[in-house]
Amino acid sequence: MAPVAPRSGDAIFANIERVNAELFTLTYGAIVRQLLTDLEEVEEVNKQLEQMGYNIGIRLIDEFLAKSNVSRCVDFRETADVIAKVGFKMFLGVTASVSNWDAEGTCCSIILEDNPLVDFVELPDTCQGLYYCNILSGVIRGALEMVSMKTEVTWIRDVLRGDDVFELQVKLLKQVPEEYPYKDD
Ligand code: MYR
Repeated sequence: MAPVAPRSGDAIFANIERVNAELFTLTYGAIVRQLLTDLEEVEEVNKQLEQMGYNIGIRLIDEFLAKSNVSRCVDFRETADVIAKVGFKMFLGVTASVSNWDAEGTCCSIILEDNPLVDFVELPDTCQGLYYCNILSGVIRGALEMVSMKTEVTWIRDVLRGDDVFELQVKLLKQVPEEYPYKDD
């Protein structure tokens, strides 16, 4: 019998990471499939996924701020860059790019070329209209709300609908000034 070569720690961890990523992708797929069965209407599934993402986002921001050491952004442009370069890397393992800024600097697109959520996914014709990754728009909306930014997050392009990339439009609706907790006397 051929001797089994011991694998290095790095190779084992790389393998565990790959398996975790696959498990995550498959679990998300199972959730979407279950929602489609339970809710029947694709529009309802879109809403539910967004709401689930929002509920995750309002909690995930604490972990993000604690782990990333990111300090307050000077403007929305910086916030968008932080989401694309640091946030996506931390939680999805991929980086995104930011483009299509409007003149006011309050609306932009986050472009995602790699998206581990859609590995192994092909949508049947019955799912036309489904925003399969809608959880991501909810995560961004929820996380930003916790740092005083009301946003609207909308899918513009989606590879599962035949586009070349994923494009999320993030529009800043309102920036609520944070109140200083102490009064100056
Ligand atoms: C600040 O000005 O307070 C910093 C704001 C940083 C917001 C970053 C939000 C991270 C959202 C992560 C999204 C990950 C999607 C997979």
